Amino acid sequence: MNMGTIGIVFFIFGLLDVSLCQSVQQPCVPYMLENYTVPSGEQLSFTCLCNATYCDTFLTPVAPEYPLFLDVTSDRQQHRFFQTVAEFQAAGSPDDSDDAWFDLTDIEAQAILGFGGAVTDSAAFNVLSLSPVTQDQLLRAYYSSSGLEYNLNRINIGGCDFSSRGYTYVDTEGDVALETFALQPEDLEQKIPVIHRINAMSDEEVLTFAAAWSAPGWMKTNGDLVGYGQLLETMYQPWAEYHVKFLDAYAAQNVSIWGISTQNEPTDGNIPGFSFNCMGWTPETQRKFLVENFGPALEQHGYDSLKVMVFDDQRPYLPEWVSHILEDPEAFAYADGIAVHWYIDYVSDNILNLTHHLYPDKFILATEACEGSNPGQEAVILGSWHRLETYAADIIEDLENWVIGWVDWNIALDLEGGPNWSYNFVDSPIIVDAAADEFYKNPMYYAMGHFSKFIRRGAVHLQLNSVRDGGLRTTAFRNPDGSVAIVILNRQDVAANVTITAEPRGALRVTAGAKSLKTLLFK
Ligand SMILES: *[C@@H]1O[C@H](CO)[C@@H](O)[C@H](O)[C@H]1NC(C)=O
Ligand SMILES: *[C@@H]1O[C@H](CO)[C@@H](O)[C@H](O)[C@H]1NC(C)=O
Ligand SMILES: *[C@@H]1O[C@H](CO)[C@@H](O)[C@H](O)[C@H]1NC(C)=O
Ligand SMILES: *[C@@H]1O[C@H](CO)[C@@H](O)[C@H](O)[C@H]1NC(C)=O
Ligand SMILES: *[C@@H]1O[C@H](CO)[C@@H](O)[C@H](O)[C@H]1NC(C)=O
Ligand SMILES: CC(=O)N[C@H]1CO[C@H](CO)[C@@H](O)[C@@H]1O
Repeated sequence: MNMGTIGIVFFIFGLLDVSLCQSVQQPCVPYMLENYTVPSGEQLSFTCLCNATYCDTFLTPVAPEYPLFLDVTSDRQQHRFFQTVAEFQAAGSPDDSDDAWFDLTDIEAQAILGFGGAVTDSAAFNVLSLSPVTQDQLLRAYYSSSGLEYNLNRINIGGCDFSSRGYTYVDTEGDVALETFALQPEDLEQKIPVIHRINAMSDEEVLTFAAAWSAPGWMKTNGDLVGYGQLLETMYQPWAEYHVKFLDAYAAQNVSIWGISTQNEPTDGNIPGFSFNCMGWTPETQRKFLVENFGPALEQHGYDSLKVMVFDDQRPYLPEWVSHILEDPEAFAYADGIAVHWYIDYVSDNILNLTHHLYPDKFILATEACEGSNPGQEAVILGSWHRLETYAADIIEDLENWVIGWVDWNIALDLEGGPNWSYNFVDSPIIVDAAADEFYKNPMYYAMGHFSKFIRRGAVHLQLNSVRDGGLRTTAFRNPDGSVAIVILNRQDVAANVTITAEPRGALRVTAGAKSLKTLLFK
């Protein structure tokens, strides 16, 4: 070791020391139930345990001065947000020791809106089932600068499947004038107080957007919240006014709504026997509602800057569904963006690229995703690394195809994956054990953080050219502060040596460990 090298080593350790002293970053306390296994036989990782007095934290990462870069890794074996600092090297050219090689370019694509989750009725209920101090730990874990720094929040208008009952804001049969419209305890005592706390603890504005699952049964062809049924034609205008009343009522509670979608999953209510709150539309009926009722109602009541999202459904129906809506110039003028869910994402990601190129002025936002929803799947799997991988792979795929943000479903569920009035239990990045006043951070939580902590609002996608992908998935963004973040997912059981050239700086050489997710950050 020559003196120059020693100097660099001291410098690196000095820098780490400083960052450790200044921060009070807390490591993960691994937690797993003894002998916990799942029917699939999956090799599990672990959760991180939080309670009233302890929770792991991750302070806002800062890109070090060139020639250094920050390398943050989570893996199945051992690590959560494990940070090291390394140095750029001369680029050279690919040889046998490079399993993967990428070249960072200046070719820009979409700008990021953000990342987040949903404060559903069930999520808010689960948060509030903890002691007040532990509630704060959970909300900080998502929204504060020592947590994931989420900046998007989705809420349900009236009941959804993640509610403890089926309800709407006008359950009085035939009240077309909406005189009995009223927010419910789920809003006033659960979601709204949680939203106020989220907004207060976030450094950046948290943008809240909303969607309705079903109109009151009496407004529908089947008289019910569930099953095959559509909005009666005579109810189009009352249903538009219902949304305005919702916006007014939330505004009166000091919650401003950034965006709204025309309906959650408009195809569900066209499925006979569908088990939870739904309402069926065709693209043509949605277009008519948007142009004749919804758009004008929002405009008349001063909500013209609200972001209106069409679709809010599964990828395979793109681009046809939105084409039938957006081909109408008036509908085109009312629509700001296209919301898309992840449940049938095994079809081609090219659909997103195609949709973007057809409607380059309409943003695409991923508004719902969760694991454990397929028939035969375990709802909750504690410590599932596989589910971190499905999250990270889907986020990368979306970000590589013009999507401006990715919003998870329930921010917190109980050990069963509920509560849920329609027994549609699923998984969540945070699982709450109210009896123990504890919560467990699943690997999915860290999947979200490898993007949300590093790729900030306004970050611009940069193209990474793949010379040799080595079985890895990658995405790269330049933040508003000029720093560059690159995320690397290795789903393989073997490590891979990765070189990424980022001229004129040189090359980043890192090892993407077996079953790992990594984010690199540099100036
Ligand atoms: C876990 O498995 C070990 C080894 O089979 C056994 O000794 C132990 O009792 C088990 N613990 C529980 C809580 O079942
Ligand atoms: C909370 O967790 C920490 C870390 O595991 C532990 O030391 C502490 O005893 C726990 N506190 C309670 C009240 O359970
Ligand atoms: C809303 O904010 C205003 C102004 O800060 C305050 O006077 C009012 O009490 C708040 N209302 C609610 C319901 O929080
Ligand atoms: C995305 O779509 C555009 C326009 O159709 C096409 O030129 C481009 O090759 C597509 N990109 C990918 C990655 O498929
Ligand atoms: C990574 O490269 C080093 C040499 O720099 C080599 O010793 C090692 O075997 C390589 N690892 C893999 C997984 O290819
Ligand atoms: C397991 C569970 O939480 N089930 C609940 C689902 O929601 C219904 C309706 O509130 C409850 O009755 C169940 O207890």
